[in-house]
Amino acid sequence: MDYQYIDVQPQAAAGVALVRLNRPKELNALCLALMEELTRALEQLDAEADCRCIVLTGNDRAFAAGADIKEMAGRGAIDMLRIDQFSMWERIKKIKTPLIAAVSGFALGGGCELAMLCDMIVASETARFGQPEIKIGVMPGAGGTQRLTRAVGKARAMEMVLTGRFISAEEALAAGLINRIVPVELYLQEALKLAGEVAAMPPLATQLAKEAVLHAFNSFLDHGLVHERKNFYTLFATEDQKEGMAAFVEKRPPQWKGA
Ligand code: DAK
Repeated sequence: MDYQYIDVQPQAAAGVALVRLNRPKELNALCLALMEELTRALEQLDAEADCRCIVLTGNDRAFAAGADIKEMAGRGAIDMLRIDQFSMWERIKKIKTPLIAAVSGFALGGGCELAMLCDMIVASETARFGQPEIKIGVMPGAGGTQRLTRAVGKARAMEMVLTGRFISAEEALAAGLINRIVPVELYLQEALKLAGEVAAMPPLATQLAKEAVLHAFNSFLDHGLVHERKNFYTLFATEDQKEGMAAFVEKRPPQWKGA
């Protein structure tokens, strides 16, 4: 299968597939076409019996710097509703094969949310996690307010979501967001090693165990996600969303109106 924005190695190691986000110039910003390719690739791997674990990675500088702001900047609430990106995120949520994110550099906004949608995170010491959407006039829209809060607790999540502050790999480890930190030259190797351990386990038990762990919070999560989604869409009706995203594109500080 030919992809433009991702690379897929179905057997990077025994039972382990590797999917790499590949839009390096844009810091792997998650444009719709990339998300579409990623969703399709993950579903195909999920359907293959000899794929027991999937590692999702970016490059040393960025796992992903978020949804593509340039693509979103001109959109209004109705455009966002029509495009319905959420359906792709919902499909990724349904992948049964365990997913491990191998994160180096920026994991911001949708990039942080994508890492959190994975079941485990192996980070390089340069990894930075953040939900900076507030700085461009919106808020997290793909689970950030819900999964981050569950992972790092209310106080830290509130600070990250309300100020856009990034946290280091060490802070993320201490907070329980990630599984381990390794030097930058080893993070992918370490994620593949962990994936190999998972891939060696009985596949049905692995899938059911994953489902059961996710169940520990998913029923509350679904309510939270609906609430988050409604608020996220509403923000595309504001002038501050237009201003925040235009300011990013034009490389200038935003002027907030509160409207
Ligand atoms: N979108 C588009 N382009 C981006 C980008 C992004 N998120 N992040 C970086 N780039 C581009 C930059 O514009 C720049 O392009 P050129 O100027 O070279 O053309 C290039 O990547 C390199 O970036 P910088 O020159 O800015 O590099 P620096 O090292 O100086 O800074 C940075 C790196 C990561 C701190 C900075 O690029 C930055 O602040 N990026 C934006 C981070 C951000 O705000 N992320 C959140 C985006 S909003 C949803 C699903 C998901 C979402 C929402 C809804 N649904 C399911 C509905 C998610 C929303 C978001 O993620």
